[in-house]
Amino acid sequence: MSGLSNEVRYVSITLREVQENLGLDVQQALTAPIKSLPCKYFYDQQGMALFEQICGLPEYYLTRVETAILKNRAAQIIERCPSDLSLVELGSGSSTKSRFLIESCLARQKALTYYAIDISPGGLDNGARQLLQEYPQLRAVGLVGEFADGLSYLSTHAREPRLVAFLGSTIGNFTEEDIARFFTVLRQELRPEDQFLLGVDLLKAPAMLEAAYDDSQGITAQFNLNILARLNRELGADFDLATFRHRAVFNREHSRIEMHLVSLRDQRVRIGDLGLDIDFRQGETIHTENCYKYSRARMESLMADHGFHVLCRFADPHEQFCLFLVS
Ligand code: AVI
Repeated sequence: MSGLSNEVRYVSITLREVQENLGLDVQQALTAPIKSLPCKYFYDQQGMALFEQICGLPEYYLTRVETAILKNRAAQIIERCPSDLSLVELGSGSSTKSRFLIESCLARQKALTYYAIDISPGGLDNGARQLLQEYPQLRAVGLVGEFADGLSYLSTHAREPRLVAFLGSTIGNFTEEDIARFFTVLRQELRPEDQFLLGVDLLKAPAMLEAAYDDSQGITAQFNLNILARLNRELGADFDLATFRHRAVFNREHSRIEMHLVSLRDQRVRIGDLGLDIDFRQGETIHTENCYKYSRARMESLMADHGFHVLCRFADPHEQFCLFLVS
């Protein structure tokens, strides 16, 4: 990869077959005693568009607050990283947020490679192309595959120190086991000079959390219901969306927002492609997502359990959201 280019380059680095099996996952999740659906299936084309809308909602403070922290503190974050850095973003590169890190790097070094590791191609959006036009010193590489494979690819292909960013509170959708697996991979693949930047939504008043996940325009409701529409589209199901209602509730015991779809009546739903009938009682729910909220201390202790040391915290003045810079 030599020379500068103002096009996004995509490299497929999937080492093992990552086959998402919608049918099997849905069958298992909807026939269990407590019905659920894996939240990763929110993100088909419609789901991604709805999530974009969520990020701009007045109640969904997460994106706004994290972006403001990055805007104000990116230079300080980069100052704490080694020079001649490359930037790695886990998940779809949201160029609005990465822009601030990129700008701060380029204020300090002549050129920068920005890697976005994402399971689906095209993670680097049009915004990245815009950045490439603005900054000829920038090179953008989309690594298509799982995080672990992407990080391991970079260990052998990129010799410069890296700042690995995992933004947007995506870690909030991980179970504790997911976090343990994720931190273990990170520890294996990061070198001592690398740093990790983690965006975490902090624990706060339940009313504010519930509003963020049940907005007044009903966009989050549409996002949640879209998972049923997806099963209608892709698995020949006959969910009547008007007979399910979105519910977002804060579960104090588990410190998480839970999203559910509540059946408004007794009903039977056919999932044609699976040859399956699912019965719902009135009031029964499908649990579709958990969004864990952490105190600073809890997240730091989880990181310490996995051998990570927090170098610096960057929070907004109201302590709604925190970026942890970790080594
Ligand atoms: C992607 N993830 C961090 C979002 C969240 O806040 O947990 C997903 C989301 N679900 C409903 N609104 C947003």
